[in-house]
Amino acid sequence: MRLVLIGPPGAGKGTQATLLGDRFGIPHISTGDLFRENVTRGTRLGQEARRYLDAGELVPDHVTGGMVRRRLEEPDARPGFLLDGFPRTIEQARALATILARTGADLDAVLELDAPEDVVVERLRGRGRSDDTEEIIRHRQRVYRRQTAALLAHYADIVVTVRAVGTVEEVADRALAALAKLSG
Ligand code: B4P
Repeated sequence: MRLVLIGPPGAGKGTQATLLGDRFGIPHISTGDLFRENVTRGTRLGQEARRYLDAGELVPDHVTGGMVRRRLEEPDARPGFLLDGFPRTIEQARALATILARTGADLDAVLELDAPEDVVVERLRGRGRSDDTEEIIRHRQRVYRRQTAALLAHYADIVVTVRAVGTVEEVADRALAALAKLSG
């Protein structure tokens, strides 16, 4: 199973990816988490990523693409993976296609978590990460609409949309049902 999770900040990508990764026995690869780990460890990549995270901007594609390629080359990702927060631009989608082409693998599905802005803003306000201030949250929503939403058309043939409103369990049930339908 090779899955990509797309949705606005706060739609619950990280939350659902953890559950789905466990369920399918595939690694959950979150670019947001990888950046934050690098920031905490003070690596060069972390130092470069930090100012983008703090501003709610996307980290440049060349930084992000290399990091994901290295992670996908690790042995645990060969049989399958769940990508959370990548790709976020058409350029990143092309980079992912190139990485997958090398192994002859294809994406099985792109799972879109769909939630209205007022719901996601409220969730993120309650979380309290350093990029969860009202101003940066609103900016991240704009960045999503401007740069990431276009991916839904790019992946139109394999997008499965799930309503991400309700409890974590309700959303997970919807996601599992949608993926089960897909695999027939
Ligand atoms: P991410 O780490 O991907 O964070 P996110 O989109 O804000 O959150 P997510 O949708 O995963 O929500 P979560 O499950 O945590 O990105 C952060 C930053 O990293 C970006 O702004 C960018 O700078 C950078 N970045 C990441 N990927 C990049 C890329 N590919 N290219 C360039 N830059 C990149 O849930 C949010 C909250 O809601 C949590 O508190 C959770 O407990 C709660 N919640 C979840 N589901 C809920 C539910 N059903 N009901 C109630 N609360 C719920």
